[in-house]
Amino acid sequence: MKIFDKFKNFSQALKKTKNSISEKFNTIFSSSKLDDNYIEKIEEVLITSDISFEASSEIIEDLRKTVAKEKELNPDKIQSALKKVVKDKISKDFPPIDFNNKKTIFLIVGVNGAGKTTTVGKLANFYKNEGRNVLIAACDTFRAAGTEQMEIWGEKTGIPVVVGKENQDPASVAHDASIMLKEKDFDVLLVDTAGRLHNKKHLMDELAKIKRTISKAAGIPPQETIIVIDASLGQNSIAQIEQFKKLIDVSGIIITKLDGSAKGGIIIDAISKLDLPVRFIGTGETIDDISEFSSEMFVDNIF
Ligand SMILES: Nc1nc2c(ncn2[C@@H]2O[C@H](COP(=O)(O)OP(=O)(O)OP(=O)(O)O)[C@@H](O)[C@H]2O)c(=O)[nH]1
Ligand SMILES: [Mg+2]
Repeated sequence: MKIFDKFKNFSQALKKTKNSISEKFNTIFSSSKLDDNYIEKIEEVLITSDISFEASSEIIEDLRKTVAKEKELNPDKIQSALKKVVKDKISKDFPPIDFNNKKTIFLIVGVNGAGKTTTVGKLANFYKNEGRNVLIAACDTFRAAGTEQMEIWGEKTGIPVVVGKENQDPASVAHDASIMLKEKDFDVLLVDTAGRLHNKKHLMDELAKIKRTISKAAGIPPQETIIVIDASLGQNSIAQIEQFKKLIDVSGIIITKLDGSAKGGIIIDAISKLDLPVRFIGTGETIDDISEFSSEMFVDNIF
């Protein structure tokens, strides 16, 4: 039997980030003697690796304290001290996604093109592989192509997709899917939504309506409201989350397109600054290209 790998392609997806960071570190540590300003140089590496100024300064402050305790310093010791500091910073005890014998609903939100529909397809397959009975709601009724794209993922994964007509109220699709979840033998409902910007009030109101409709029809609110962000947008993606958070209750993050980006450093801000768990990372465009997130593995793979 094929073993189900929850962390498939994790390291591979972080290769670009790792290469970019290690190239910069190599120039700091290339001479046999440690440069007096090496700490400032490390800070520069962090800032130029898509970690915010704020988070970089905090990491450097902790690093100074940690290395001050060392009698003799060398690049390896500094590197492992840095790893420890960053691990401590992003290893928070977020509660796991709640599958406690009840039905679990994920509302998937984000800006245009972030990777929402693809992520719903991959996530549906991921949970199916875990033995769960999954249902998808295609609530991007804004374009006919949005529904079609979701239906193709339904065929690929063998997972039923509840669809509506073009321009149908997305809340009515969410309603029908919620009733199916409640009445039939499904464990997980994944709700795909149209891409939207936080400053379009009617679109943000539409999300709130979808949420209310689900709660009423399913008898439970979505346990998870996940924002999908595109890693290649770097700190702009962090700003997107901040904006969405002001308007709706976001419970977690999925970061896509890490495979094609060296900007994995934003994960540090996502967790430390925004105080949200990163649930999964997108590692490519095909069905298996999704991995659960682990802080420990993340830090070991980028430094
Ligand atoms: N390399 C890579 N590409 C991805 C990943 N996730 C999504 N994509 C690609 O990103 C593009 C946009 O993905 P969609 O899933 O359509 O994005 P969306 O957020 O649903 O877009 P809208 O519905 O238009 O807002 C597609 O070409 C996907 O194949 C990923 O993890 N890695
Ligand atoms: Mg979409």
